Amino acid sequence: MAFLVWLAFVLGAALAQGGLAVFTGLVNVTANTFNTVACFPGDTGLQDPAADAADTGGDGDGFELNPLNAFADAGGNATNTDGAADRHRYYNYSISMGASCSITGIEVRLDWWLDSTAGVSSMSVELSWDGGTTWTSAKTDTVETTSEHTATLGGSSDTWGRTWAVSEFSNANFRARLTSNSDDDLRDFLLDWVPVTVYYGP
Ligand SMILES: [Ca+2]
Ligand SMILES: [Ca+2]
Ligand SMILES: [Ca+2]
Repeated sequence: MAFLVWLAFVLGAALAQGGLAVFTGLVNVTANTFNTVACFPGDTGLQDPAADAADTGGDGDGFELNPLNAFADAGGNATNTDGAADRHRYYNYSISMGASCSITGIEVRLDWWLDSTAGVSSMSVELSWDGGTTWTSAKTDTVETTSEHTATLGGSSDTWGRTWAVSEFSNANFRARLTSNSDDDLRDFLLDWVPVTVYYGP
């Protein structure tokens, strides 16, 4: 009988709300316990690097001029002069998400340009999940401009050819490595910003 009264009340409330059931409270429940932490779909937003290092390749000094300028949008740029084949790492992105999340995509943004479009030039990015020991295949932006343009490599459903663990985005593990490509040794590569966005879900 009590159940029927309750049912009539709920149905009446639902009708009164134009079909929306209204949650009014729990009866005979003393405790609610959630045993797992859900991962709601989302993304990290654009994360800035906070550390960098020149890598081997080319003349071995990467973005030798003002490399820290690539930590932020605007506010000056990093420069790799006569820079064909130079490589440079950016890291300490402080990427954070729930421990139970699955990685659905990784996006690297490059705000960059050239001193000249003479020759054939491009910029590539590889990612590391183990502090720079192992790298993904490279993705390359082949757009040549002499003023800043924004390239987006990867995306919300592109995991760069592998399955990632959340722990692989720690500052100790995750790295982005940029390579300046050109068949002209005189090309200068200018980089304003290299943020990373990680997309995740349950
Ligand atoms: Ca910019
Ligand atoms: Ca250089
Ligand atoms: Ca900048």
